[in-house]
Amino acid sequence: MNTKRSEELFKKSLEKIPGGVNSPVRAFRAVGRNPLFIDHAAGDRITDVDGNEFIDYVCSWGPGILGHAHPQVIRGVKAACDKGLTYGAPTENELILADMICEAMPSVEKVRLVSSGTEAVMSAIRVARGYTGRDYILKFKGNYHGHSDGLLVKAGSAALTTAVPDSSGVPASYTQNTLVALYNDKESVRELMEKYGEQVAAIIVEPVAANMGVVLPEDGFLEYLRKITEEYGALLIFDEVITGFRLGYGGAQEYFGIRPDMTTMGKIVGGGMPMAAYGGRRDIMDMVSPVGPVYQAGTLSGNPIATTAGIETLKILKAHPEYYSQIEEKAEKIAAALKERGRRTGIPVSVNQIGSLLCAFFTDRHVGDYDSATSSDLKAYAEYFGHMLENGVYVAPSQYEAMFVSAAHSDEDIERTCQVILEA
Ligand code: KE4
Repeated sequence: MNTKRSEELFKKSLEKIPGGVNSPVRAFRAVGRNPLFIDHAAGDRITDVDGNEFIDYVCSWGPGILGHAHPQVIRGVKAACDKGLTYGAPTENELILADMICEAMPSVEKVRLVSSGTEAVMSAIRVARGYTGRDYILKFKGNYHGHSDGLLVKAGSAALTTAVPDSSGVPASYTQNTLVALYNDKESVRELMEKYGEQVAAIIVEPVAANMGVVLPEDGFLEYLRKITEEYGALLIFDEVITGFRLGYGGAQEYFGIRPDMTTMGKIVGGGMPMAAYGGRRDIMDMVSPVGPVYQAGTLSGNPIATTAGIETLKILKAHPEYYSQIEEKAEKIAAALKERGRRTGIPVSVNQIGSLLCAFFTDRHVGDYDSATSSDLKAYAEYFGHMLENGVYVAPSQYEAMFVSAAHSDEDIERTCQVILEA
């Protein structure tokens, strides 16, 4: 595969941008290769600067549920640009999108738009602390909620890959109020809540973990979190930055039938533009400035272009509920091919899949928590990644991410993907 132009650009980028990338996971370090620089994308295809075209299962880490450059979204964004890019004043678009989010997720009675998932989670946690007057937050090892200081403790996603569980530059005092439990381990939650429960502002969880690879909540786990937070007067925050509008139009909270107190969203809600959101019960959200005493602000929050992309994306998803069963079926086909490959070669492959999210682990263990996820053979994953890439399929350049299937993935491309897997 000719990667001459990518290599040139990467070499130069290394001089001006840390690691040559604006987000660590893009550096391909976990798979021992240099990253490809992308020139354009449309539908389920992505094309690099050397003209190599791939079937894309990264989908920009989640936003691309409709595929790249959906005509209706692009038309809307282009028209919005002609009206100016940002006003720093309220617009009708923000109300339209707020209405759509609250209608999709009834637990969200009021919502604030921000510019990234990190900002959404950071803000939600501040509001939870302001509302409860408590300082502790409980999170789960291997769950990733963005890079705000207090949460970079045993973070998942790239932090997990770079084997630096605690980021340097974060004073110990910033993380002393962060408790870390084990995903799918009720006992670890109970122990911490018995000790700190009265001081815990919130438990924050990825209702489906997708930053240590994809790990599904065991039956009763989310219900347990809902119950124990109520027992101790703590809030339950669902971090739906990935699962929101992904597992269904109502996200994981609709899929599992759990009503959290607060929800964070990102990725799909912005339709591929820099936008995220946090929201929840009215009495909690009325803590936010200028109504309440918890400060949160943003120059480009609710930006007219980003809200247009989000609105058009949600309109299409709402109008096409059938997309969700279609992308689930496509993901199931890929999962089946991965398992079949394992059977034929005797190479241990453990596959987790839910809706259009899936992930292959190279381990013979069932992957149901952080320890089993990190028992995966990372060298085998890197080889799998290389084989897929060389054969025109672009999967996540890290074991600790997810594969995303979009409504634009054609049956032919799904078939092609399965063939490449079976030939691996
Ligand atoms: P951003 O700040 O990257 O928009 O969102 C942070 C975030 C919050 N919560 C969850 C559950 C997330 O998955 C993320 C970000 N996800 C990663 C991919 N696993 C973003 C990719 C990257 O870091 O480049």
